[in-house]
Amino acid sequence: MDSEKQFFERLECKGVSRRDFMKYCTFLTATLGLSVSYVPKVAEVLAAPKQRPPVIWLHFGECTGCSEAMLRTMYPYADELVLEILSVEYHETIMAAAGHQAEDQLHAAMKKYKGQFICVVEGAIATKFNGGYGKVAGRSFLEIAKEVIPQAAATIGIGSCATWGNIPAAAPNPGGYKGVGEALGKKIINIPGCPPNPINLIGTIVNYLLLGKLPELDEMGRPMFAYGKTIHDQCPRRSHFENEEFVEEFGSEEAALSYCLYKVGCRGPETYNNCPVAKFNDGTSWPVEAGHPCIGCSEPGFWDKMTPFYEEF
Ligand code: FSX
Ligand code: SF4
Ligand code: F3S
Repeated sequence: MDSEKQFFERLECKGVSRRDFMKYCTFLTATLGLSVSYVPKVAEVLAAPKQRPPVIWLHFGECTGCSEAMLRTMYPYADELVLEILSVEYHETIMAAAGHQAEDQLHAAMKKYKGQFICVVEGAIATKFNGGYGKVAGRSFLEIAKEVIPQAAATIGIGSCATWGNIPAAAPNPGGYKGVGEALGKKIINIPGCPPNPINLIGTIVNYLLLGKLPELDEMGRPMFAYGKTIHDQCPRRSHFENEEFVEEFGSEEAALSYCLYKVGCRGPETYNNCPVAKFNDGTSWPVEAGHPCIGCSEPGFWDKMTPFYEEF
């Protein structure tokens, strides 16, 4: 109870009311596909978690946009998420330690939480030339992944690079970059998107804390609550698609009327993600709402398959 009280006091210091927080919990509960009766339980998981799962967060071949998106999530504030809901033991972007000290921290955490930690992986893994195209601290991504991942209770690949290889794996891919699951020949939980929506990682973790299990996954390892439908099937411009009302040029009258973006390259019909409902930056907007076609950033082979952008498929 005390920790819950302190949690709300800290939120209030940041200008977030209890009402705003409950609104977020309601949204998160709906995103997870749970009934409203779960809202108080979701609030409890965030405000006063009973257990804090240890997390080792690895960075491989990527741009760190996934961590950036995560750090810009409004609720729970990044520091709340990182320090209170999860026990983040290793994360190169946000940890204070560097060099040997950081390496020691990784190994100490692996030893202490063997078989219990969640491994979150951001970025793809170079597989050719003994993994020579990508290294941290003199060791290849492949070597690090082979050491850490088998010791984790569960592995979550965050972002299209970790899930499918994405930009690091784009043709001609001289380093033989692959997604984490493919590089290791292992099934992992995949949260794709370039970057992915932080709510989909938070939802996966809340599901785990709340129900004691990971959410239902599709055959590609993606949580169904987030990747069960196409962008096109949830798009507010869909009626314009059906009525054949298309934007043919950016800046046109049709664009101002929010017509369908299919003819300027929208890949919404081929892309599975929940952007139209989850939105980004604290629910402010998402690509199509901002007048930009979906470029299919969460689909396997996105960079090679979805280009050239801005052209009808
Ligand atoms: Fe990849 Fe994440 Fe795209 Fe970037 O780290 S999914 S390039 S947004 O940041 O991995
Ligand atoms: Fe489908 Fe894209 Fe048109 Fe929306 S804008 S209806 S996702 S093609
Ligand atoms: Fe990516 Fe399309 Fe969503 S480009 S962010 S999946 S709208």
